[in-house]
Amino acid sequence: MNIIKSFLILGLLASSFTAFSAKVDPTRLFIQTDNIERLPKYKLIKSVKYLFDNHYIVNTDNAHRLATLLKNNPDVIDIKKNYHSEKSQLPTIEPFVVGVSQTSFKNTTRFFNDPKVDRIWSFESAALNGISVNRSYNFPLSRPKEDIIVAVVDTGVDYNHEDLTEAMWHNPNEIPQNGIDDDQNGYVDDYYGINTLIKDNLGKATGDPMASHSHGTHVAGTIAASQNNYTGVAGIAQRAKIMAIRAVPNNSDETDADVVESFLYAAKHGARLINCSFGKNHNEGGSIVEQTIEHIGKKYGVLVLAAAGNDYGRNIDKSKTYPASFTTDYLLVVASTSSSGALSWFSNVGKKSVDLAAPGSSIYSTVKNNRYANMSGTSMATPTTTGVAAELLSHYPEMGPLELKRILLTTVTKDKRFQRKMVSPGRVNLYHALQYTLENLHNN
Ligand SMILES: [Ca+2]
Ligand SMILES: [Ca+2]
Ligand SMILES: [Ca+2]
Repeated sequence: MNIIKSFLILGLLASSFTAFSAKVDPTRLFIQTDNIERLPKYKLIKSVKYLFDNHYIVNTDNAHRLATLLKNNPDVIDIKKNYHSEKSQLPTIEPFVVGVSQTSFKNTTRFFNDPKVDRIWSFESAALNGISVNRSYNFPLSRPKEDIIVAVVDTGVDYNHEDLTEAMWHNPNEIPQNGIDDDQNGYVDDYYGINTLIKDNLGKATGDPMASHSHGTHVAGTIAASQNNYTGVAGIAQRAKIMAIRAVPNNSDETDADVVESFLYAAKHGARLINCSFGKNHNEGGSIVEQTIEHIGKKYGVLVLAAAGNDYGRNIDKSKTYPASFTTDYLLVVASTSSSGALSWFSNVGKKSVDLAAPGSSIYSTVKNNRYANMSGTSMATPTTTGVAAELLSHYPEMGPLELKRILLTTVTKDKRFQRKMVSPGRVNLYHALQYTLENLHNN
């Protein structure tokens, strides 16, 4: 799968069955050592960046040769090459088709004044196969208290989009576009986030995550497009702030090193949730991405939400995909449902690996250049769940990632058809999650 593979419906069939050979990044190596200072000064090592625990990433001109040199060094515990994901074709935007939900929606009390919000069928009640966004806001359970930073690690975000500008996170200590790393965090002009795909001459990510493709912009809008601004659509969460991180190229062959750097940046700059609408079927890079998820979950209280993938109902307990098949508790994996209430025909499943389901077929949201469109996939189901998680967290900001995950799983709208296909067989529900937390866990 792949970000993009994950929500690409047609055009993918051909590439799915071709032979795969992962491309190795010749410029970076992961190294695990307890004695980085004792490593000899190899000319091949251009720079070393500390990741976490005893993990480092080394920039080099020849990763293969350096790996050979380091292999017998007693101070080096482990060496891993940095692999690209497989390439796949980009998705196409689907035409919007008026569906059943548009007629039913008109019967409910309007909360949103956004002119295109009626096109988002998932805002409907559980009885209409949605996640009860309308119900939550027509009968507010309490006012959200805090902004919640949500990192969208994806193809970048069009931060100038008319319905997203107000929803963007800004690095408070960075002045944009002055060519200076004002907050000295290692990234120049990282005002909206970072772009790990465009490096400076020291091999560091640059600071402009402008969208290269509409995928990340679509994900961002589902979570956080401005509500009640008489413009466009509405995101699920009222007070989510989108940190944009571009780490997925348009051909979707993201590398583990870029994913790790993105996750660490997000956690260190206050993200509580990371939306991860991408993945790959091969995992030559070992467990560094999983270890990073575990690390930021424990140290920074981050929950990572990942797409189950769209390999036509594949069981990812057996036929794995990454990061969705990782077993860390700090990962919540999402399958996709359609407006009929059933699982989307493309959605992967897995009794152990997939946690719950959420609307992902024909989801209407923001795309580049002030436009709006439908897209389909577990890539869309994931931000639907991330939006619910962000709204819940903004009411209960003290909630930890494991408690948050448990509540989302507990409060799904159960569906017998999903049994044995996921941990909590049902569809995420915002109203139930808010109500359950109010009644059971927290004084408001
Ligand atoms: Ca900076
Ligand atoms: Ca600056
Ligand atoms: Ca709006």
